[in-house]
Amino acid sequence: MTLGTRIRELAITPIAFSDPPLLNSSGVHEPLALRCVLQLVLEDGTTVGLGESPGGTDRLERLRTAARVVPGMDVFDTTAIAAAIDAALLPTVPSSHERGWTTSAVEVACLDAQGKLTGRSVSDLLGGTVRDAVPFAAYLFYKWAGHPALDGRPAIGDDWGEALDPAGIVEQARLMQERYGFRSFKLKGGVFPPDEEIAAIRALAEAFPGRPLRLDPNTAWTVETSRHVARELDGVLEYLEDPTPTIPGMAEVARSAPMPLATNMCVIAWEHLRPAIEQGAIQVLLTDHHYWGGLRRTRELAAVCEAFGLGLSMHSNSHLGISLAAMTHVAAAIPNLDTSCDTHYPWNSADDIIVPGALELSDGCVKVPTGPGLGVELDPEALERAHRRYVDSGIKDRDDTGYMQRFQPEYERKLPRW
Ligand code: GKR
Ligand code: MG
Repeated sequence: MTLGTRIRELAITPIAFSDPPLLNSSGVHEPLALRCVLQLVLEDGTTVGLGESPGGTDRLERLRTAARVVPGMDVFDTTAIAAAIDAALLPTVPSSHERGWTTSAVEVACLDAQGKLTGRSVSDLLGGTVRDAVPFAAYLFYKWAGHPALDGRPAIGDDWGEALDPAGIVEQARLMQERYGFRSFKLKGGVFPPDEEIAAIRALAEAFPGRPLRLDPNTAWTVETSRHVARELDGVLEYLEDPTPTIPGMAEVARSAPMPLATNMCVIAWEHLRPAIEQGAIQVLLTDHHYWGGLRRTRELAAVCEAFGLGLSMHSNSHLGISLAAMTHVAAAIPNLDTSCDTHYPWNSADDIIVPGALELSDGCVKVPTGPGLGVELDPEALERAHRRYVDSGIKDRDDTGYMQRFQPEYERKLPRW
């Protein structure tokens, strides 16, 4: 082992940051979203690799298990590191998908540290870039004007406004385009009866002629409803994302849908690929390095998609800049990335914990950072503030349904709903 490449410590910091009241098929986003920040310190005490993972009690606990396993290992030995973490989690976490969240976050931190040691960017370590800037789609959500006052907490407004009908969604898309230059749009559906969401997509098509559009109801529809929506939006959607649950369900819809079907829900682990491909359930896979085993495994997944003629796009969840940097590096290194990627970043970027400047969303793209590693630097004060918010809030897990029920007690999570 080369001197200086051994891992001394993996520090895990749970954080909370502001999130607007975005609606989805399970309820509504709470005022705070949760993530964990990883700092992988090498034995020189100064090289620190950064990672970012979704938060929540279980994920935090699993990251803490990983932190007990990795000290002493070589930061370049990412295969052995993933295997050691996987073995430590296996007795209590049977799902390979769930274990993948932990190994992925640690791999990103290792790659960042490797880049800092060698003076090369993460995309260089992945084989080099095929594009200098990565295109992202505007991620549109039905939303309330603000978080209503609750339990003595005052209402929390934002500068996006309300979007509860086609006109509101078109206005939000205009703001997204004006602020970030997005050239493609994804609407999070599964909130209103399908015909209202069809109307919103048609309104977007009229307002932004020729721009790629996608609709994702997160499995809120039956097979029959999905077929109806697919017929109605023939020629309007670039792809239809997760209209209905399960691989067989998606396969039934795919038999008659005129547009490609995409998923980040029914194919989320390696063992799902074979049945999905055999049954023709999907035409586009939305990859996500946070659960596919990290950035190198995401590149491998891209090769599988290439081999089987699947299109490739990228999923996102509420996140901050370390994740955006990782998404951008891997997307820049994948030749067969066919469409723009998803990102929640505009909804959360004001509370980022990295030093501003390295990542900018403009013309609908993020330029690939060129500094060593991920090319982003942690802002220790911002991290401390975000950690304080986590501690003070007492919130430990995301609960879109429970939060919705605070305002609409009769609300039920029901998938499919229509
Ligand atoms: O943040 O409400 C949300 C999204 O619905 C998210 O939870 C999904 O994971 O964005 C995601 C998706 O594409 O399914
Ligand atoms: Mg989705």
